[in-house]
Amino acid sequence: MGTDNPPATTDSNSMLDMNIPKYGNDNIHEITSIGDYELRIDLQDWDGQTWYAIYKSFRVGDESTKYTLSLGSYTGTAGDSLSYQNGMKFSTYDEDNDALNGVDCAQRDQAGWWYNQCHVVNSNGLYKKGTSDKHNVVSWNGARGEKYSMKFARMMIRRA
Ligand SMILES: [Ca+2]
Repeated sequence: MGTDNPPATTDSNSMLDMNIPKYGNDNIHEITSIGDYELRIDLQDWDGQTWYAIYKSFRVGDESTKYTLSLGSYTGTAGDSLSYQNGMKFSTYDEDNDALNGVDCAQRDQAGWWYNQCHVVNSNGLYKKGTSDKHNVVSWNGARGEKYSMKFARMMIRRA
C-alpha cells in the first residue's frame, strides 16, 4: 500500500486542493509565502445547488502568528462570509485563539479553524446531511446559513 499523494505544485495552471490532510498549516504557510496566491472555495448543497467564492489573495502566517489568515478581496456567488474571519488566528480543540472570551469556539463548533466570535464559515466542521440544529457543521452563512451542512466544500489555492 503506497501513500501516493499528489505533489504540491506552484504551477500557475494548477489548483492545490487544501483538503488533502498533508497540507498542514506549516506547509500552507510555506507555500503561501512563496508568492501571491488566490483562494477558491467551491460549495454544493444536498439539493445540487452550487456556489463559489474567490479571494484574490490568501496567506497563512507562521506559527508565531498562530497561523493568522490573510484574505484579499472577494468575488463569487457564495457571499463574502469568510471575510468575517479574516485576520483571525487558527484555533484548535486544545488552543483557544479566537476573539470570543469565555467560549472555546473550536471546541463548541467542532473544528480546527480561524474563529472570530466565532464563525459564519465552518468548513472544517462536522459533516452532516443538510439542516442542523447547531453551528458546528460544514457551513457557509452566505449560501445556506450557519446551521446547514454542505454536501461538498473544497478550498483550493493557486498562484495569482
Ligand atoms: Ca475564546
